[in-house]
Amino acid sequence: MSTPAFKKQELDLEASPQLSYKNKTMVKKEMDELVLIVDDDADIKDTMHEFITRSGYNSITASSAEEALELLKSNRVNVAITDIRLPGKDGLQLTDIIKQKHDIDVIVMTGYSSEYSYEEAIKKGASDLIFKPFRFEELLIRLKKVLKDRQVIKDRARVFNKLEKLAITDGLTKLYNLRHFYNQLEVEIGRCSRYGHSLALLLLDIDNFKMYNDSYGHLEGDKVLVRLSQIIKSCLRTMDSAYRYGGEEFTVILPETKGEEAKNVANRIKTAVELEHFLPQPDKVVTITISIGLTEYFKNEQLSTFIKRADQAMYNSKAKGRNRISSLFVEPPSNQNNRNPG
Ligand code: GH3
Ligand code: MG
Ligand code: MG
Repeated sequence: MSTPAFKKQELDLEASPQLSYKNKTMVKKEMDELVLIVDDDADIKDTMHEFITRSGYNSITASSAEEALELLKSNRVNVAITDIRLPGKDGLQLTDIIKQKHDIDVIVMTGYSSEYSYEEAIKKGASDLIFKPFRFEELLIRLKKVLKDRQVIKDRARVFNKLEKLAITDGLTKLYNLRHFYNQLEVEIGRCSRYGHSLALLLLDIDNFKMYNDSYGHLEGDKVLVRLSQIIKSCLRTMDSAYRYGGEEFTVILPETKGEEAKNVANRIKTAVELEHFLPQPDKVVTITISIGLTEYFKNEQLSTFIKRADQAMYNSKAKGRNRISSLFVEPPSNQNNRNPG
């Protein structure tokens, strides 16, 4: 407030090479970044605004924490630079709120070096603390460092997310892979046990796929796997998930779903597959069919028992002539010997 933010004689906007408008490349490159300056001293605020804008960043200003928070509602700010001493909420309180609600880095400025410690500011989540009076070049260096660190963190997160996604995705079909299937099924079984929800599982296998490969080649077979995966996905509700279980086998986890409802989903998939036309050779239209096994989770049973039953149901479909849906449920304990093949 009353302490000078900087030695005004140190500020020579035209003299500094970074500030020159002649350096158009830099101005263009930095323009995506938006900096919010918060200071109740109009002189300081306006001079900083001019400096930061001339340095190639977009900048907006506020005279109080309250005004700053209002601006944050409608502006995608990357970095906030705030004085600590402000009327109303102070800069540390503002930092605290910003860090809780937004993905924004904060640099705090103070002229009261004995009153506020670096540690205090960092504890509130500030990325840096700068003591007044400072040279604008120093502020610019710190601002650039904060933005660079921010970029590094974002790049790392992006790579991490990509790797994480790759680790659970089947390369050919882009469905989730087997590893993710087991993890998700375990999660769903856990939810099922905790909340008493029902849980259904489908196992799907392409009929006579070896013959398709033998007749038209492996590459044409791959196209069928890709298209079939898209068809399966298109038949699911948002909470359902599809997986490539093995070569030409797929699974679908249907959370909070009872047998009858699962049958509807299975029917939708079966019909959509039957209606699809493949063109493995010019003028050669081929349709394919799938056999589906359906089952429901039985309280407290092992994950492997659950999967085996879906597998058994699918084999029942094969044994009965393929291109069909078979259900296999566990009867309640009183009738446990009496399984009910669908
Ligand atoms: P069924 O109706 O009994 O399931 O007969 P099927 O021929 O589909 O079953 P089988 O287990 O005899 O053969 C599976 C075939 O699936 C053989 C294999 O070439 C094919 N297959 C498995 N993975 C892939 C793949 O990634 N790409 C292609 N193109 N074919 C695959
Ligand atoms: Mg198979
Ligand atoms: Mg097959």
